[in-house]
Parts: sequence; C-alpha cells; structure tokens
Amino acid sequence: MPFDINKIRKHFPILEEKINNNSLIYFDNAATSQKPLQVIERIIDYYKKENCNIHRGVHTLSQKATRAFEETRVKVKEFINAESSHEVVFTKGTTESINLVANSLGEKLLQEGDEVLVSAMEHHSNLVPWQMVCKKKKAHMKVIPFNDKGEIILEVFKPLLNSRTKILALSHISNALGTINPVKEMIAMAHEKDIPVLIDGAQAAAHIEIDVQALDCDFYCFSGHKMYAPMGSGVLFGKQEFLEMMEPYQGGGEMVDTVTFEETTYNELPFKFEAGTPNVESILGMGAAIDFVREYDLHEIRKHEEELLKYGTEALSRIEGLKIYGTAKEKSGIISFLLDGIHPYDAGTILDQLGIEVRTGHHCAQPVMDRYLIPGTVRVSFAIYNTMKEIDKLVGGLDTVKKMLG
Ligand code: 7TS
Repeated sequence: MPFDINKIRKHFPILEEKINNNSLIYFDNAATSQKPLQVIERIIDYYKKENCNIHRGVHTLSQKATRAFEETRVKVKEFINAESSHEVVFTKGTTESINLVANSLGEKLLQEGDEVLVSAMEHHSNLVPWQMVCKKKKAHMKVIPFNDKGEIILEVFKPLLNSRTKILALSHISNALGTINPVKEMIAMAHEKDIPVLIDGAQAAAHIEIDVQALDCDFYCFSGHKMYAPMGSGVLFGKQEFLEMMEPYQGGGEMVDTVTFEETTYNELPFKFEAGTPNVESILGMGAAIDFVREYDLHEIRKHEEELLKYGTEALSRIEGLKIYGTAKEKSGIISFLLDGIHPYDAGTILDQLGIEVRTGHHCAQPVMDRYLIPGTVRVSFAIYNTMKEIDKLVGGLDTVKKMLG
C-alpha cells in the first residue's frame, strides 16, 4: 500500500484524543506504540467468535482458536525470517524472553569464573537477568563500553571476547540513545569464538527489518506492544539446536509430554517453553499488527522515520542550550536530550500540558545516564504515524518550557 501518512493516522483512533484540551502528540513510542483499529478489532473478534483455550481441545471452538494461534506463529516466523516456526516461542514480552534464556541457557553454560558480555547501553531487562544468573553461578558480567556519540567501536569490542565468555547479550537498538548497533558484525566476531549471541530487539521490531537468518543470531527477543500489537505479547526466537538443549524455564500444562510422580517428559519445541495458558488474544493481535506493518514496505516505514529523525535532530539542535545525547552515525527514530538548567521531569510536565507526550528519566538504562553523568533525559521516539508538523509543535513547546523555567 502507498505510504500515505493521513491514511495511516486514521488507523489509530487514539490520535483523535485530546490531552489537556490539546490534540494528542504521541512521542513515547519507545515505551509502547499505539494500536491500529485492525489490532483492536482482532481482539474484540476473538472474544466474540473464537474465545477458547487452545491446543488439545477436540471441539470446534478450541480448534479454531488453536489454528489462529498457530497461524500467528507462522506469521512471526516469516516476519523475522526464521527457518522454522518451531523456533518461535511466544512470551509476554522482551523481558520474559531474556529471562527465559538467562535462566535456561545460563544454567546450562555458565560455570564459576565464566563471563557474560553485555554492552553499557542495555536496558535493565538485558542486564539484571544476566546479573542474577551470574551471581548464582559465580560468573562475571563484563561490559562493552561506548563512545561519547553512543557508538560501540568494534576494535574495542573484539578483545573483550575470550575463552571465558559464554554468552554475548546485546541490544539491536538502544532505547535511551537510539543507536543501531553493528550487531551483524558483532555476532560474526562472537561466533568466531563459538560464543552464542542474544539480541534484544525490543526497539527494532517494526522499525527496521529483522532477518534472524541473515544476522545469524542465536536468540532474538522482542515485545509485540512496541510494534503496534497488544500488551502482553512477545517473542523469543531461538535457534533449534539451542532450544533443544535448554531445559524448560517454567513447568506446568502444555509444556509436558507425559507426567508421572516419578518423571516428566517434555513436549516438543516450541511448546516446551510455553507453560500454561498463553495470552491468546494478544498473540492474535500481534498477528494483526504484523499484517498492518506488512501492508506497507518496511523500507518506506524506515525512510519515514529516518526523515523524522533528521528533521527532529536539526530542529532541536537549533534550540539554544539543548544538548542531544546519542549522536551515533547509525540511529533509529529516538532523540534523547536535555535543556540547560531544566530538569527533564519539569520539561515533560509542561509539554504534557500542551498535549505532547514524551518520556523523561533514565529510561530503564541507568548505566547510560551514569556514563554521561546526568540524571536522565527527555526522550522523543517516533513511529509510523508521527509527522514533521508534530515536531514543529514540540519545538514550540520547548520554547514555552524555556520561557517558563529557563
Ligand atoms: N529492551 C529494550 C531495548 C527496551 O527498550 C525495553 C523496553 C525492554 C527491553 C523491555 O521490554 P518489555 O516490553 O519487556 O517491557 N523499553 C522501554 C522504554 O524505553 N520505555 O519504557 C519501556
């Protein structure tokens, strides 16, 4: 479908809302995206016509729901170009996907003195689970630094890979800085030393193309709710060889084959990792979100968001006393900044009065703020429906902020 921003905006009913008597300008897409009607209607339809617990039901309704659920798995497989839908595990989001791998793979691979390598720009979700498993196994977390622009330098990264490194866990895109990391090159470098790699793709899905086979990552995690899908939908992609050797993360129904008091055998992939009743309506909603994104060329979406980034960066850079954090050459549509002498929280509060929703604080990436010796930033993050006009209004809003507080 041709990329027509006015038509695209019509898919998102929330964009008609007023916030403090102003038209909503939603710039907090890195936290969660808004949902198109197709996704909202998919959830309503499910509860009106298909609601039933999935798998193993002999009756029509259960089979209908199961079919829709498993068709979504195939959609996800195609969306990320996995080799097989057995490699697609449904979770409730990136956090759960990473915890699954940290626990299950960490348990298998880590021994005393081993190292888990992460970057200094990770979201807490890709730090804390590794810290927890390292503590348990007496292993260490090592950190890849980044430069003032927010870039990882490959020559600095390479020597950090050594015979003790058992896992590399890395974000595709930084939520605090917007940096797109050179993950393909880093995965190849880790693989030269047989080190498996997990990519946290929370900020990548629906913004840039994800091709897990081209990346050759061993695990890829993302959340549906940041890519126009409902809350509580998420994906863990894992290469079959790893998922097969890993123990289940949680026990319960669905993940088993046979159960006696003496012994339990596990279900086949991916069900081994899907204990209990899943969030069926959210997963179906994620299928509808993928259909929505696929109506457009992902390159067109990326081009639009790149234009917003360029326009926004130039416009904000012209504001006196404004400093942007995260100026990497490869960036997605995220701009983090501070206004001289103004606390981000105060700026965010005034912008909200004008209907402009931005995020303020450390963005669950405290080590990034520590790196720059700042308490936090104001962050604007773009999605498919944002416009240059909205950026102009943000610039006007920041002018008001400066007049009131500067
Ligand atoms: N990884 C990254 C890079 C993220 O940006 C986030 C959420 C997560 C993991 C966790 O995702 P979840 O869906 O499991 O919660 N990031 C943000 C943010 O930037 N503002 O709010 C949530």
